[in-house]
Amino acid sequence: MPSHSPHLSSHFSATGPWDQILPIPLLPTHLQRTAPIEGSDAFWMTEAWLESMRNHGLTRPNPAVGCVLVNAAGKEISRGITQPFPGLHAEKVAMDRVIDLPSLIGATAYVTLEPCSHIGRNPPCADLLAKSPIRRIVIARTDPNPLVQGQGIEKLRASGKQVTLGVLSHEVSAWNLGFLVKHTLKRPLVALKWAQTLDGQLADDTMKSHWISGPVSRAYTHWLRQNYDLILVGAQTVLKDFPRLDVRDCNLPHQGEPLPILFDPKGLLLNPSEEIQTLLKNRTFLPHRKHVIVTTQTNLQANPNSWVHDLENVILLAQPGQKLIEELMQIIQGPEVTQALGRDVQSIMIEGGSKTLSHWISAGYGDIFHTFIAPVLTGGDKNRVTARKLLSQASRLHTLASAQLESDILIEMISQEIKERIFS
Ligand code: AOF
Ligand code: ZN
Repeated sequence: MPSHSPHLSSHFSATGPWDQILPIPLLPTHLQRTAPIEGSDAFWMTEAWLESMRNHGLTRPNPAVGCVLVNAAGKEISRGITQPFPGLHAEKVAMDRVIDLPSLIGATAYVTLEPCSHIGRNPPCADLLAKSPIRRIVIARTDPNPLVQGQGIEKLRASGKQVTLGVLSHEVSAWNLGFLVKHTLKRPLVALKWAQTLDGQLADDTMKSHWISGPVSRAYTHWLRQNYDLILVGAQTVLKDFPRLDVRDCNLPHQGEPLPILFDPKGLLLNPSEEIQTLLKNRTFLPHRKHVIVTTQTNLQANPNSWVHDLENVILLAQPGQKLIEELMQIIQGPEVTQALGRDVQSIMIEGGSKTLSHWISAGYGDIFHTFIAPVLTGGDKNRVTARKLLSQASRLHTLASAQLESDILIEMISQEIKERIFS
């Protein structure tokens, strides 16, 4: 049976519309968005979603939801977004802004997530809408939080409201993927990101990777970072690139700086030369940011005076072995990382290098892939991502979005599990 892939419309990346992500001078004309027909459900849902993007990164672990109320004549009454954590929900904000209450008679509410049905920090949004004179509720997708899970929609229907579900659902699902995966699969979302040459190398055989992909691809990489709670890089990559691991070069707002996890099973970062230390301090370990270094007890004992002890970094101990990646998954959900982040981890992006990525893939992880392919051939073979599988055993991914970014091609793919559990 042919399987239906949830491919997003062509002006969308997996993490939002291109015109919201790239600064105008970097936005290729073919990625400029054409607005949906004015007044259509898609038009208003896009408005609700664009509204929700403004508080992206401020609401976690709560998803950033958008709500637009439209009167019976098709004119906007008010709009609202989820307030910074632990703030009000979008529907409540939109309702509180209604000045002319009779304008709600026969109105439509556009909400990017199923209105909640539970009494939490907020009273149930479904009740608020149910007892209003609003006639119709249009919802992008359901809320998998076990406290809600369809009950919001049931409440609305039981109160006589007309409910339309599924407008822009794939785009909104992709946007809220961390929240959705955490509640659906009870674990954080694992994203893998890399840029490679046409012949599959992440760096040439002398380890040089500057610059495989072009400036537009790199701007998108920075945007991606703000979508994830954590970004993980291997120590070898840190010592090769001295990455800043921050969000820059893409459009504002930059409200979701990820917590960097530096994965160092060999203890390479613990005792570098003075010169390397200076580079690390000036570029990677910037004083205003926390970092988590994951290394072993043995490495720490061998370097009791390591400079990293002075950096206020959180250091966790792991015993890398065969179950290395499973152990890392436990560590990122454990108390130290939760405390350093300030909340439960819903998502992590693995940024490289090729060995680190291959470890995760071989261990069976990879919910979403952001892969850039640049038109360059190195002919090398030392820096490849590999799952070490035969074609007959290999799992097939589904392309969610693709784009040409100058001369690079970006392909964003989701696993079969994510397709079935989140996008169906
Ligand atoms: C909505 N509208 O704007 C958002 C919702 O602890 P609480 O009361 O803030 O509830 C958090 C849960 O509510 C969250 O996990 C998710 O299921 C839902 N988020 N619901 O009706 C909103 N942000
Ligand atoms: Zn709510």
